Amino acid sequence: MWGVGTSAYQIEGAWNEGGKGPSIWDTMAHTLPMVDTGDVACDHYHRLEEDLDLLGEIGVDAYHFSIAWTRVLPEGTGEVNQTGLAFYDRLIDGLLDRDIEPWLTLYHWDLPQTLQDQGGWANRRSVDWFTEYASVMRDRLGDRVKNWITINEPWVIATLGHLEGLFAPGLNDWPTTLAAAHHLLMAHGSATAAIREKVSDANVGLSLDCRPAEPASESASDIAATRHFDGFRNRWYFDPVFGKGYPQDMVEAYQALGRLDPGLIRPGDEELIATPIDFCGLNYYTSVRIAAGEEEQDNPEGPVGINPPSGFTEMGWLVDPDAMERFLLRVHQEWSPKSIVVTENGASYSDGPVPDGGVHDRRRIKYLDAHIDAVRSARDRGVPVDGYFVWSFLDNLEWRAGYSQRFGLVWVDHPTQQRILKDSAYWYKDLIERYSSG
Ligand code: IFM
Repeated sequence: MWGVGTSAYQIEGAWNEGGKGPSIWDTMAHTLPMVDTGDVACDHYHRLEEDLDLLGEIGVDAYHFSIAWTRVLPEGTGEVNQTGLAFYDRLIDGLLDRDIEPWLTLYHWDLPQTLQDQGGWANRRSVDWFTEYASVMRDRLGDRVKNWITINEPWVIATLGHLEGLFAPGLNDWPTTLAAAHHLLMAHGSATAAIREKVSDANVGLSLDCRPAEPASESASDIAATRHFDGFRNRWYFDPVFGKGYPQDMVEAYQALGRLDPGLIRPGDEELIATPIDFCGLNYYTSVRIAAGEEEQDNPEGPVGINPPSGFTEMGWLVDPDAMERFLLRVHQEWSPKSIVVTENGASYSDGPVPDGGVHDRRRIKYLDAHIDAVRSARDRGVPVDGYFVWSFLDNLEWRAGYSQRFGLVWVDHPTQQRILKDSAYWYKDLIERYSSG
């Protein structure tokens, strides 16, 4: 199954139209000097038909998108906004008309501001808020949507939003970060059960981001730092979701540093988090080399002691398809999900239109080709990878980095909103056609 993905805040725009309430990203965009805001984004809300036609032209089997929670529940809970729901009805019907399978993500980072005002994900009640929202979506769309992703990238939400202050809600506190992470995972488990309850043939999972890490040297301190980084970045999420509970070494480390509120993890919580899922969504972009002192950094200074032949994307991320293959094998061996779907993989390169009218993004094609090869090779080694989504369909708002970081298969000229299929879109179309013709 070949697809492309987007998320609501990154493409929809229309931030205050059709009865939509404000989200934490609207607040951040309007209170901080952000490079760009999502107020208009790709204006997808007003250009739905055009974008559906482009998806049809690329020929994808599946499209994953997220729902803007506050379009549907402007206050986060309570009254449902029918205009907002109608937009997603049209999107889903338009996909089905074109034989494109909808993959719906419930949460891609845009928490209702009203819920943030009550503590957001750090408040245990967020589990109930999210379950209510998931149930509204299930009841309205479950007849047509079978593929559900509860939460996208819980590490990013918890850490960049609550520890590094870079993403909404812009906080800087360890206990809040671990509380948010815990409630996000519980919310995932609870929503999974709620969807299953009423959508009998539902395919439910979550999208976990990962950062494979290697020690920068063979020194004991670099090896220990890498183990800690892996606990902080990967195991803290994969272990509980797949029934292993939180990793003991990290629980002890966080407790010793006074970061883990002793009352946070209560009896039954880990069982809820481990509610069985149908697939593990995996988001992979890059790998890192960790030296002592870098065990809790998002983007360590850079690959120490190696000279990567494949270079970096414009996000400054190392291109490392081999690490993707190794991580797929690891997911299969260590956590054994029934099925794995690569829910995000892609690269930021800024190649734009040239006088012949095309966008010749050769570096993106090379990146995608190498990573799809890695997936193929993992499958040949027995890893059950059942789908692959390119991030992203359109050049969109790359959060705090704004519109200059372009991940799309489709070029978007933001001032005019003109769309142009890049060479990578035609390349992907060919690849899909070759696969579907056997
Ligand atoms: O654009 C983001 C997306 O929203 C979440 N995963 C990573 C992408 C690239 O940074």
